Amino acid sequence: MSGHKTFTMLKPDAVENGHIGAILNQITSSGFKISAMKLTQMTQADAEEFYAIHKERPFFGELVEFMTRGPIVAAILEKENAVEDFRALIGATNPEDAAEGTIRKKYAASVGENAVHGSDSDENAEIEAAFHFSGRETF
Ligand code: ABT
Ligand code: MG
Repeated sequence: MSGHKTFTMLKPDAVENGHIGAILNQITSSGFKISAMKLTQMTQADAEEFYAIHKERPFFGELVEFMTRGPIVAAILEKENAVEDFRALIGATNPEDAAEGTIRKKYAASVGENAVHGSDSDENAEIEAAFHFSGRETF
């Protein structure tokens, strides 16, 4: 069974490149409702915790550096089958492999700077949403 919630970040590259509006438009016009949203910046400790699953990987240092270099847009999205449908909307991790029309195909430059995050399970959607938002910021 799939849940109704996923968590996203428009990453520092997407914000730097002026793509916030276009990406949010694609998300909402694809049927996702925004139930929480803010512009924020991750600290090094935040990024190390958020991506702790990757801490032994060779790209971990660059990933943390990238994710902390500027503001991000964090949001909670709601839709039936949200996790799977949102991963389909954003496309493959490496934009070279992403399908035409997906957000990463259109806005991401590389696997290391891939414009947008989407939770990979219902359980992680809950954990990631709670990492970024308090109850009173969530609608
Ligand atoms: P996220 O939505 O950011 O979690 O990406 P996704 O789930 O599609 O891919 P995973 B495997 O979780 O990648 C996490 C971040 O690590 C970056 N990465 C990944 C690399 O830089 N090199 C690699 O070889 C791999 C596999 C991509 C993701 N972050 N960014 N940006
Ligand atoms: Mg991931």
